[in-house]
Amino acid sequence: MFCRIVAGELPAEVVHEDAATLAFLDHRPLFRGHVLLVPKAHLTVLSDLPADRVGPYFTLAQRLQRAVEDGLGADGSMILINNIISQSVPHLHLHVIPRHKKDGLRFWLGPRHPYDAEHTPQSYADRIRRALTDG
Ligand code: DGP
Repeated sequence: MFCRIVAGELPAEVVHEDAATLAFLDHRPLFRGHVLLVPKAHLTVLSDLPADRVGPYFTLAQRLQRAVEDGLGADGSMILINNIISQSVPHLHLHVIPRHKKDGLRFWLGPRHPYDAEHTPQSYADRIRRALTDG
């Protein structure tokens, strides 16, 4: 679907375009001015982004963060990427969402799953460290 916006087949309120990326307003904004930043190439999740695109992509995300905050007079912002779970569009997109103090957003990260004797922090860290070494 975002490929169709990139191709110009579907309309969108574009705020930035360059050879590799497009940024446009989310059509169902959490708050007005909610921006989506997408690579033009069809990639699904963050880890699909080629290493040489990561820097430019996140540099642009930083610029958009400042532009959304400064341009809209927001107190802050939320940057979010869903990978597979909660990802309703299977084309990598980074959300830049303006936030205001007491804006009423109910954003609850929970329930939490504490470590215990059977599930130690060390065993989880070991698995991640091994995957980092293998990857
Ligand atoms: P996510 O839940 O992370 O997959 O967020 C996808 C967002 O994309 C969601 O907030 C709505 C937005 N969206 C979906 N389809 C379109 C579209 O065709 N145009 C625009 N502008 N936004 C879209």
